[in-house]
Amino acid sequence: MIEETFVASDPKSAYELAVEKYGTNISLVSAKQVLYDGILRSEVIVSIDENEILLLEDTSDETEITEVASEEEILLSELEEIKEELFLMKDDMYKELQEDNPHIAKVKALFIKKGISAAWLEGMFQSLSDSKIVEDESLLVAYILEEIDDILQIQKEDLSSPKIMMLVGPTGVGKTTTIAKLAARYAYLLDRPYKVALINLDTFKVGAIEQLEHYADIMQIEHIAVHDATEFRDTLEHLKGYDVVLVDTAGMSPYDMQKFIKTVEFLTADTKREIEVNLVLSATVKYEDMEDIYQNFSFLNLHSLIISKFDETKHLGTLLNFMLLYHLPMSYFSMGQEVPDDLRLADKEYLLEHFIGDIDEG
Ligand SMILES: Nc1nc2c(ncn2[C@@H]2O[C@H](COP(=O)(O)OP(=O)(O)OP(=O)(O)O)[C@@H](O)[C@H]2O)c(=O)[nH]1
Ligand SMILES: [Mg+2]
Repeated sequence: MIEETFVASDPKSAYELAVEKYGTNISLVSAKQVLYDGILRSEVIVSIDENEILLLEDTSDETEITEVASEEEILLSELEEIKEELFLMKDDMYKELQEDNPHIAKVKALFIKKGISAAWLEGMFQSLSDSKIVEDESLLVAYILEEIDDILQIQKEDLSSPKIMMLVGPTGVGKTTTIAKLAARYAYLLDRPYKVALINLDTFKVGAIEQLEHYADIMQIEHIAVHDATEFRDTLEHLKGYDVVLVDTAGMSPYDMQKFIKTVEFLTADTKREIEVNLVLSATVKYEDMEDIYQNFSFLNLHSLIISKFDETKHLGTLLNFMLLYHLPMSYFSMGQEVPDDLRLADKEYLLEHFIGDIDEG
């Protein structure tokens, strides 16, 4: 085995560079963030079988490609910085124009206070410069809410064909509880009973196996704890006849690369069936943390977002702001600890109603 390092702006791109060079027959050794010329970059080390390398044509040329790709990336990020500076200059111009209008200034301040980013709002107001809307605060509020509504995306529940749903996310966000709620919903609460099985990949945490087992026993649902990628592939094969296989994972800090590597190994173990990866995000999380979580978890090719702990906050602006930026579709809302009751399909109206309530409180 030989090891090689790939560097890019995020772990996913660095891993993709490795796949581009050696194909998917590689193993992830480590992934971390490092400073290159003052810029924070993601460094991924992969190991490759020497025999695989012999099979690849003219590897020396490809080494160059990796290096060029890394340089290109640095150039691209410099270009991004220049673009950002230009954007900020343009922004300043509009800012002055907008600050002249007291209605815009007031509505902007209100939305910023509730967690919506100034840059996004300014973009929205720019397209309104010649419109009558800017003379009326309630019209302005309605306009912004409509724009938010347009951007939010919903992932519809679809059980028309068998599927595997994996829930990933930071520690303690409610993955296991949500798996139990989903299992109950699919097995007992819909138009017809679906055949559901649970797989637990969380063999790290003390009591994790028992926690899921407890729910599975109550619901009389098949439950299997799995320890490695081969066992995972075999278990999925064994569960072929099930309508829904729900996969629980260990909670990971977005910086815990060893657990990421383990999850990637599980995700790449089953080559035959698609695995929907759902990120569970708490509605109470801070924006900066949300950004880090998304940047790191997007490495796992996210299918949709489940928002948990809806009941623990009245302030949804930070969450909305995250959606405006990342456009990830939402599938379910978890709004309490009760299994199976405290779960509902993601709903834009519900989200916006709560947000408006928060705005009305000023
Ligand atoms: N208020 C509230 N509590 C919740 C919600 N979902 C889960 N919880 C609680 O949050 C705690 C953690 O829930 P778990 O389901 O174990 O979280 P997890 O993500 O599986 O945790 P790890 O496996 O340790 O990463 C428990 O006390 C749950 O009852 C929710 O929507 N609202
Ligand atoms: Mg758990």
